[in-house]
Amino acid sequence: MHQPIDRDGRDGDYDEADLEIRPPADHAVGPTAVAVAMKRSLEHMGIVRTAETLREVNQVDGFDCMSCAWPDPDPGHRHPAEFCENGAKAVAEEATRMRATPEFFARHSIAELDTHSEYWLGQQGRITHPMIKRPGGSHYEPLGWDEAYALIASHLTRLDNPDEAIFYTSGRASNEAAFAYQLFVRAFGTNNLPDCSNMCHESTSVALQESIGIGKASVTLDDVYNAQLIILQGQNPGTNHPRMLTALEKAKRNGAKILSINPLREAGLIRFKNPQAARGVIGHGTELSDLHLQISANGDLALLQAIGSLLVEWDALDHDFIDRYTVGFDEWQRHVRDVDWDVVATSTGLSRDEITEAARMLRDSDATVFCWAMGLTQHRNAVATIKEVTNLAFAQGNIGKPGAGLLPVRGHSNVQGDRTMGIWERPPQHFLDAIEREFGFDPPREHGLDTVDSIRAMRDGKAHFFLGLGGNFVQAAPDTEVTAAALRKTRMTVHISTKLNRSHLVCGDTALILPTKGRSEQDIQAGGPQFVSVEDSTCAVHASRGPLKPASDQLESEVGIVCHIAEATLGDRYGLDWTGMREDYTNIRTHISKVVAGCEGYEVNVRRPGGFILPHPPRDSRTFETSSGRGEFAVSPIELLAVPPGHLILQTLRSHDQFNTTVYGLSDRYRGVEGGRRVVFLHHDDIAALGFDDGDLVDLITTWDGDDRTRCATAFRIVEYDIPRGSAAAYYPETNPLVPLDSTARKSNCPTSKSVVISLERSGTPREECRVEGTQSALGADWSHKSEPEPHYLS
Ligand SMILES: Nc1nc2c(c(=O)[nH]1)N[C@H]1C(S)=C(S)[C@@H](COP(=O)(O)OP(=O)(O)OC[C@H]3O[C@@H](n4cnc5c(=O)[nH]c(N)nc54)[C@H](O)[C@@H]3O)O[C@H]1N2
Ligand SMILES: Nc1nc2c(c(=O)[nH]1)N[C@H]1C(S)=C(S)[C@@H](COP(=O)(O)OP(=O)(O)OC[C@H]3O[C@@H](n4cnc5c(=O)[nH]c(N)nc54)[C@H](O)[C@@H]3O)O[C@H]1N2
Ligand SMILES: [Mo]
Repeated sequence: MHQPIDRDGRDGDYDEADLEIRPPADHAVGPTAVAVAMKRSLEHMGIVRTAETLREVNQVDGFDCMSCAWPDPDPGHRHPAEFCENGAKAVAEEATRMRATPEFFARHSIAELDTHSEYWLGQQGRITHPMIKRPGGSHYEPLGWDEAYALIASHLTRLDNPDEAIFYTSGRASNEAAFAYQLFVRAFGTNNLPDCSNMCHESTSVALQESIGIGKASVTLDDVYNAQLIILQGQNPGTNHPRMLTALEKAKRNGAKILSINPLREAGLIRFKNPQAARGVIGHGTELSDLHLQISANGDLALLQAIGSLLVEWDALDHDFIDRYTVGFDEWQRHVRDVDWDVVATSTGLSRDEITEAARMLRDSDATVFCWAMGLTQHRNAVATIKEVTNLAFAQGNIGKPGAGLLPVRGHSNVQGDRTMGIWERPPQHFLDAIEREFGFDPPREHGLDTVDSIRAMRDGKAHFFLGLGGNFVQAAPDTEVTAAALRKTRMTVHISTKLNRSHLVCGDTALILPTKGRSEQDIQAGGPQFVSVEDSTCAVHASRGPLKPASDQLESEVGIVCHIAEATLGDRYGLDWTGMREDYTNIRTHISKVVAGCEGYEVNVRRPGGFILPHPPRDSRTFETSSGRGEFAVSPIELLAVPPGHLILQTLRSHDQFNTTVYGLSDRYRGVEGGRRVVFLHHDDIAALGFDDGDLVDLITTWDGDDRTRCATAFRIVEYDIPRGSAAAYYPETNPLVPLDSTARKSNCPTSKSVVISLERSGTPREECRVEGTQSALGADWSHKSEPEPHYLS
């Protein structure tokens, strides 16, 4: 067994043959997490930068960690090290000393770059100069900023219609950048503002908007600390929100119980060893889940209805809340009373006893917090499932009281803020009215394209221009092959990015990379040093100031780039003062305070230590701005996913060593996978029933009756795992070629990344479909080659 050759941080191609499988961990964090955090930090940043950056993460005068949207404790209650292992990795990736310079791009053609793994691409470091691939060109070459802005403007103004342009956002953009961006896009004349949320918590936004009148969490961090019961459903906090474990530990020490619902026994659901407490370093740590329900994929709607039926049967209901604040209870009660326990058993794979035990936990709690993430949102019936979570909260009056509420745990660190600032293809009319009042122009009123519809528009030749404010569209989006072909058809692709990724290699005729400052970096404009603001999962908005010198003196801030593009494209249309906005972000915040509901006094409020909390009517006053003016119970039929014999439901999930499409390393420590990523987790009996052995190499084939295409991803190693029968799991983004573009959640159009029906074939089986054409890489092919490490430090 030889080590993957990336360990010096300079390379990232690897050999899947080096994969090693160990037993999964029985706890999360502990001293290993600290050791890994320090090792990665030192590799990328060296000692001085490590010290300079990590002490500023999530501090009142520091910068907001870019790893997730988990809230910070109140000022005065923060730890000097207010970050987690994966936060440290995120910071190290951005603050790395590695550089992808114009010389680097001159040495590697785009075609050659495309033969490398996503991991290798990310390890090449920060992009230092604006780069262009001209029509017919084979390489990226440097160009000046002014030329870049002029080119973008000339492409945009030549379109027949503003709706032929797509303006994507990844959830890392600051509130200031997001506000300026949506203003530009609407002044340009379209609502085509797809974002990563369309693939993430969109099902939550839709469900909560309809049920409670606002698509956001109804809790504060204090509510988590004071809950009597916390339900963790479809979420892996040990990896994706590790600082949440500290909050869960605190809640447990206050007497809370935890119910976790997940096909996998994720380490972070079992036990937490807090490295900042003696019990976590030398002791046993804190047991987290009191009950774990190992549910079958997509069984949640049935489970929640079964729990609902028991609460009704036991009259464990808050009738006062139901009568005063909700509508639709009687219909819901009738519906869940009739729940078919055989269907529940088939759908959930759980026994009636297990479900009864879970229901008792709800019955015995006067304050329940319901948490969820991608395990609920990325299914065909996701909106119905999240409404069912809300039904249970209504039934027991768990909204708008201390220690209780709904907590969709957001992903990207400012994905929620971006929505608040108007990054939304379906903006509410009152927001557009406020834009009109403030800026004196009538923004487009018809809905724009979301992520899936944007891909369709590019595929069908209806959109010719793609701009990404952050993100890695081709790898994050479903149906990689279709998405790659769609992007390639465009006349221009523009990426505002910190680091190289696959989307830069899947080019329109002309392709631009505009390198930007990250959140860890100082931002000095003509008006002096700037800060930005962000919003976390609990509606808390606060300032963020980067401490580091930018990675290159050529970098522009996201706000700067957006305002320059706007200026070049729109000139002085509508008298919008782009220069004023980019020179002093206070000018943007002044607009925000007048346009965005709840942001009055924004400048003063975000500058307060710890910032401020946005209003949330259900949380604050049990007021529901729904069509009925009350919380709305929903009745949803249970539909069983059609899984033909010999097939499995695949969920595509994150390893412990990645941030979405950015691969930090090859160690999914908690699940015991080291040195590789092409694995598929299966139940022992399914492996045998399908005629395979643990360790066999298989191709994953999608079976979907929505179209006649066969989709496959090749060469995955079978790993026997503690997972329910009929369910399978493998990492994203390697499995994205398997997610059909048209397979989306009802109402939210979120790709069904957690329920892809697949079959397995032995690798090497000759197959007419799924020939690997063009971009090997974009198709998620395996990386069997290695290349020589190539040092390119700047300093
Ligand atoms: N370090 C790190 N942090 C991150 C990210 C990252 O990639 N790396 N990504 C960020 C982003 S954008 C997001 S959205 C979040 C994602 O955070 P998570 O939602 O925790 O991420 P996933 O890895 O998609 O994990 C989904 C979990 O749901 C479970 N699950 C899958 N299907 C089902 C189901 O049908 N029912 C139930 N009950 N459970 C199911 C899986 O077993 C898994 O534990 O994390 C954010 N934070
Ligand atoms: N199969 C499958 N697909 C999924 C998911 C899944 O669970 N399964 N999850 C979905 C989810 S929840 C999400 S949120 C999306 C994520 O989709 P995206 O947000 O599009 O993807 P990321 O991987 O987060 O984007 C990483 C890139 O952002 C750029 N970047 C990093 N920091 C900055 C910055 O500060 N500024 C700028 N401008 N750029 C920066 C870097 O170039 C980096 O390569 O993927 C979705 N896709
Ligand atoms: Mo996400």
